[in-house]
Amino acid sequence: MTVEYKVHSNIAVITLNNPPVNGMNYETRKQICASLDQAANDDTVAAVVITGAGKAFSGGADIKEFNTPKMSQEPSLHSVINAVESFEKPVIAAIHTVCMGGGLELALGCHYRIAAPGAQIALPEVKLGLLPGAGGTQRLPRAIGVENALNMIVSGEPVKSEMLAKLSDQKLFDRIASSPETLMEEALTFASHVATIRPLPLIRHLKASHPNADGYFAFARNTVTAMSKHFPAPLKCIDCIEAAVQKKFKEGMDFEREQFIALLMTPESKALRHAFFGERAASKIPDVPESTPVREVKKLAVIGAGTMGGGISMNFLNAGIPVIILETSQEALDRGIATIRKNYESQVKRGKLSQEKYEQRMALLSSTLNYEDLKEADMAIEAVFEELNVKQAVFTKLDAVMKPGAILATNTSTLDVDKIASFTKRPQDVVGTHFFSPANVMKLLEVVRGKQTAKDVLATVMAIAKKIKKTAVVSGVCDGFIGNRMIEQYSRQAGFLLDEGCTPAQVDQAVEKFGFAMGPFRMGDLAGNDIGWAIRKRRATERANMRYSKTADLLCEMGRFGQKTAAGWYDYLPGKRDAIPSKIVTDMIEQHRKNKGLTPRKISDEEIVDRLVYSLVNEGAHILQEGIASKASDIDMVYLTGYGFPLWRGGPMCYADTVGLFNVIQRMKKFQKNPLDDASFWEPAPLLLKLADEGKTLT
Ligand code: T1G
Repeated sequence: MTVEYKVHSNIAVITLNNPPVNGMNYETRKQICASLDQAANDDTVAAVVITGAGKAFSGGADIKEFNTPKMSQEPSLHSVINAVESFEKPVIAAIHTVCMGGGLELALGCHYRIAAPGAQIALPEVKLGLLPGAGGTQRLPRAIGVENALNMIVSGEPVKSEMLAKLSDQKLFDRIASSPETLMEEALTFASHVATIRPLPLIRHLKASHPNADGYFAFARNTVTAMSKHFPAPLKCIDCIEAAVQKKFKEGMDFEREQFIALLMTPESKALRHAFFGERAASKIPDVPESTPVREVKKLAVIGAGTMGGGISMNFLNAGIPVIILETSQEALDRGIATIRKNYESQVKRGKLSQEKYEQRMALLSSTLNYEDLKEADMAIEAVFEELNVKQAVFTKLDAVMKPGAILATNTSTLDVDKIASFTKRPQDVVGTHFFSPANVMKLLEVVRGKQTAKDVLATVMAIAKKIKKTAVVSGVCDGFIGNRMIEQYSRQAGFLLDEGCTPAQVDQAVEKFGFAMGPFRMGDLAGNDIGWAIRKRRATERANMRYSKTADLLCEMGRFGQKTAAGWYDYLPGKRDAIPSKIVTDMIEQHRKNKGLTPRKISDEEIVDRLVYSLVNEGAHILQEGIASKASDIDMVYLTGYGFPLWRGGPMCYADTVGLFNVIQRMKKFQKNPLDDASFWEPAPLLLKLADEGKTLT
């Protein structure tokens, strides 16, 4: 049972109880209607109160049912709301907390609404690439006014119940209870008070109007157009709200329904819903139960006060966790702390952080040159130079001083976490926490699970990631973990495209038009081309048979490391970041082609995008197959939150499913025929072939 029915003297109380958020799935919808029938047929019942149990009144329709027959299986959400609205006895919604999407639409169909203060009220469908599809765009403007409704629906952001109740001539809330604890009692009293009042007030009978509708909606469309470049939903929300003003209620409802169904089928909405669930699924580790006890982390030690160490420290200071930062020299310490201070000061200047919070955070930061001072810390994160012998020195010392049960984490981006764990006597307490630069900004955190990493260490790190507002994705130990292992193949393809006739700008522009925040060459100039160069040199032996374009090495041999040397794949004016195509680079590439006897050809943007994106897909499929990533959505979350992959395409694996795995493989087979490409590169991963053969998908 996901709905409880109980009569309190002459008031029937229907309680939604479908954990975790009272999503209105088919079973719940059916039971709400059954409870209404029960109340209708009970003459002792004078009124009905609908409320929710647990952490929500209702989080809305059950998104998991979308694009399945269950979603519109009768009683649909529309039918439930119509049944409430046409009920012959007063129905009162008693809202104690989260009331969103279809949950709010259900409440809007009730005759009265009473909410506890602090309840989060929202129509967040736009964040899923949808719009409120059960009357929200028609009733909310009637309840709180066109402009207030449009702001809520187009932003999808929650508003506190007491704020909405303060709106002039609002008809959304008839009462705000004195507290969540007294809400039910007050709702029962209110229900008795209105039990005999007729006619029953219906929001649909109110008028949605605006003194300058045409002008306002034109303004709204202009405002929204910029933010919704790749997302059709925001403009459709405006169309529906305008329909609430221009059309009769029923026609407005029909219009809303059409627009909702159209959005439901868009790849953008599928991508956003994929990301919604992917974000939540990433925190679940198949063989680590959610009930796994976590270790308490009340104090963090950070080893290394460089760019990464400073950024990592800020994440924890922001979450109110004290940090002690260790360096090898006072000068390095001072420099690192000064950088943290400067970052906070610029946030204060931009009004993003209050002076008080800045001071609170800095007060949580201490520093030392002495490992002995770390012994009270519950966790240490090492962020020192990316050389194994340096890591070995650090972890040997940490192992000697850190208290038993302390977690020892490494921020390495390429080294073997198992090897690092072997430098300690407590490999079970060692884990990788790979932050992405700038560490205090980028949401992605790759949690690298060593062979011996204890389950409670993983559970602890995942819980901490949530606390410091990171999207944590668990990766197994391999070269480059998930993100960098895939980006290496992507970068190889980018180099082959230069050999075959592209310029860096053409490749970058093609993928940026596809939606990447930054193409591979601009990204290299930003991160530093010398990083990849060092990795390639370190791997020269083990990767002797892996073909690369020489251009990246030639570039670095010219000292063109990117923005930090004001010259990389592009030229840069001093102190500026604008990438200017460079004749020196073009000449180098042309000379390189001549030396290799390569005749450049015209390459289409489509080929550029397919070769770069499918290189990610293919390597991602290998990663999935090897168990380095446990689910395709984890790989997508890595690329959506750490590599600027366009959100409206859902990530490389989601995008491959949208294109169709059969079609992806056909393209890869075509690339295999390119004599200048690396045929083995385009050998489809067995998992891709298997899924395509079975007509299945990656996500
Ligand atoms: N449907 C299905 N599952 C949902 C869900 C939903 N609407 N909302 C949350 N969940 C799951 C979520 O996947 C997670 O699952 C668990 O609940 C806890 O979520 C017709 C079409 C409500 C503010 O967009 O914003 O109504 O990982 O970790 O931090 O117009 O969930 O435990 O297996 O986020 O306390 C519109 C989406 C739907 C609200 C609670 N509603 N949800 O936050 O928990 S479309 C939304 C949220 C609709 C109608 C339209 C948040 C929350 P698992 P959580 P939380």
